[in-house]
Amino acid sequence: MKISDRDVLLVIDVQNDFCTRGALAVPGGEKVVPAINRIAQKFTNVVLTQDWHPPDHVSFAPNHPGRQPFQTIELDYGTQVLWPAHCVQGTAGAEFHRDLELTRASLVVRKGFRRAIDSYSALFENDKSTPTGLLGYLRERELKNVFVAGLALDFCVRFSAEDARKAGFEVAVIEDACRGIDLDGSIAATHQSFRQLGISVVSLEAFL
Ligand code: VGL
Ligand code: ZN
Repeated sequence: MKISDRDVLLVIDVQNDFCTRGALAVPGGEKVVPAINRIAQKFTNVVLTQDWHPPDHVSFAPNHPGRQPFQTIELDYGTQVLWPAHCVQGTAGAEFHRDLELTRASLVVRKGFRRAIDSYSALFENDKSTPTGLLGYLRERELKNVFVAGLALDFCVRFSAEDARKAGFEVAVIEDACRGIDLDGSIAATHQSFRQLGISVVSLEAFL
C-alpha cells in the first residue's frame, strides 16, 4: 500500500493503563507498540489520542458506590460501562507507553476530560454531539483517508473509526495493530459494525 499526504494514521490510547499491569489492561495491549512504530514511519500525518480523565469521572466504578467495574449505568446520553479508574490526568497510567515512537505525531487529542461525559471516539464524546476538535483538524488539513490503530479495538478504536466513516472519510482499521477488551461479545459486534459501515479491516503486512 502506497501512503499519501492525504492519509493519516490515528493512534488510539496507547497508554500504560491499557497495557499489562495497567488499571484497565487490554490483553496484550503493549503488543501494538512495535507494530504501530513500524507503520508510523510510513505516514507523513500521525495523530495520537490520549484518554485523559479527572479523578471524579463519571465512567469510574469507584465513583458509584455499590457498583462494580464492567457493570453498566444509564446516563442522560445513554448506557455507560463503568470502568476501573484509569488514565487519570497527570498520572503514570495516563502516559503513553514508553516505547511508543511519538516523534512523528503532529497532534495529540486528549479526550474524556469532562467529568460528566465519557469519550470513546476521537471525534465526538459519548453524547455523540460534543466535538473533540479532531474533525475540524482533519478537514482543515484536507486529510481524506483515516487509518486507525491502538486500544481498545472494541471501544475507542471502534467508535473513532465509526465516527470518521460517518463524517465521510475512507476508514481502514489495522487489525494486528489493535487489541480488544471483549465485553459481552463486543469484538464480534465491532466487526459487524465495520462491515455495515464500509470500514475496511487491513493487516500490518499491507504497509511493510
Ligand atoms: C477505552 C474504556 C474506557 C479505550 C477508554 O481506550 O478503548 N476504553 N476508556
Ligand atoms: Zn477511559
